Amino acid sequence: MVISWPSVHLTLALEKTEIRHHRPTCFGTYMATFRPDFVLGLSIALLAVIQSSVAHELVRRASVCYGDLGCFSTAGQLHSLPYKPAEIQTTFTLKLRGNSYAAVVKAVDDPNTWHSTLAGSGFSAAKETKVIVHGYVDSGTTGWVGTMATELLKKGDYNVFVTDWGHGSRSSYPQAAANSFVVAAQLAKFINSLHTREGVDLAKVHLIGHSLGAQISGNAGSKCSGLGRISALDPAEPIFKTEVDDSKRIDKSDATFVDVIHTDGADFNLLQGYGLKDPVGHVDFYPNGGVDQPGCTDSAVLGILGAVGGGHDNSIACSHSRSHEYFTESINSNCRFDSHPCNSWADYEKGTCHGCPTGGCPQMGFNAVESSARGSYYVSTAESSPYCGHEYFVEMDLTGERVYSYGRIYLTFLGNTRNSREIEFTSENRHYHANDKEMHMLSLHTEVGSVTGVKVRFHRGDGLASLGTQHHITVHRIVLEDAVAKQRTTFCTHDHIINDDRCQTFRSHNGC
Ligand SMILES: [Ca+2]
Repeated sequence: MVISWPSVHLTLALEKTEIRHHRPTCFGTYMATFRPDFVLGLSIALLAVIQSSVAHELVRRASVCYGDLGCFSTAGQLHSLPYKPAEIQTTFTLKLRGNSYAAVVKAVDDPNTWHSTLAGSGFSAAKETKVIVHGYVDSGTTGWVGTMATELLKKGDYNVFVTDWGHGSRSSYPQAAANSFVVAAQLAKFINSLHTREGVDLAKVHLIGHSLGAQISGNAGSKCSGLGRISALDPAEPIFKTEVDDSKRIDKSDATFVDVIHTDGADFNLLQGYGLKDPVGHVDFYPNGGVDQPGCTDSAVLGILGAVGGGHDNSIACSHSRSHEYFTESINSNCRFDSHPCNSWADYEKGTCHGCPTGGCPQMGFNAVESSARGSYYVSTAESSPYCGHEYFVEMDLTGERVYSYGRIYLTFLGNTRNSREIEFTSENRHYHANDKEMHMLSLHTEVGSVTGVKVRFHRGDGLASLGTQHHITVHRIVLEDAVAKQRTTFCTHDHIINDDRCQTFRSHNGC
């Protein structure tokens, strides 16, 4: 078998899995604290380092055929030949209401066996069928997969299948990407079998895939004529953006309805940008602009610290993971992720895109299919769960004081029913000058009622960028607009100085 990538370069993910099965040692215990999303980040980082060193190597082309799954080649998009189906060990676990382990279908078995496995399991062709497909490094037993299945079964009496290709996803990223094409062929074969042998209407089949799982869903859907829906949750970008054409990646031809949530669409740079940014579905949702998610640091240093025991929000793949968290929350939440058409996130932040198309705003997530809206839509979310909330446009105007400050700003909304928790106004440190205006759309998951005041905290940033900067900002006024009621309130601050890590509360409406 010809593999164009050095076999030594990215074995970390496998080491992690193996170490967990060994007797604990100091090294083993330490490694076992590494989280899958850390392995994702480090593994892709290592990939790129070695990619640069072998970019000019002569790559031999090879292909392999796995029976009716088809042939797979390293030519074009793939750097590696995929593992054999027997190595990937793909399974489809059926979960039903009251039975979360109703049947396990092994992809390598004969389809006649699938039929007998499903017979008597409680599977019903009359029900809608949901299929969850995990991504790189994850498996069918990864926490969010089970949580999503549970929420789906709370919502409806579905057949829910969990795809587990963990033996193929926990390898180097290029290898996992190659394996994903075999999994897509297996998933397509299974779904088509549900149609031909069990009588399932493919229009009632819905694939929900995250990251590489979204690409698997697309590539499976392209082989299942009439497939109802694919929800692509931050479809994987590396390899698929530049090296694979539409016929080999998720696009709107892969199902009757393809909805996409983009959460980490920055240009891929090892630490972020695991997701595709370009619109690829019938409707594409860009929460918080689709690049960085509030509450996520996505930074190298904090990411590594998060991976070895810190908070989830500091992990490298935090923004990438938000896509499945938003979707899972949307399944049973009473809060609507109402999303708005806009030319760009920059325009959205200016508060100019509050309207809805005829028929109403599409909702990001599970309910996206209820809208006939098509195109790209924006919504802001809270920085922690529950993410869906009440949106506000906030403009903060600094005074004409010749201040030169560096840091970030936090706000607390004071309402007539309750106060919000403190939220980020600026998601990263920036410089502030005289007469600066900063505008953002913010989402509160606390219903505060009418906003009667705003508490502002300035936190001075560290590092080289802070050299020579002052320790305060001076706010002139804060303009706040309820995105639903369209009520605009101006809080006049009388040019109060806000020192580093001090709070100032503004309630006055007069004297601006
Ligand atoms: Ca496609």
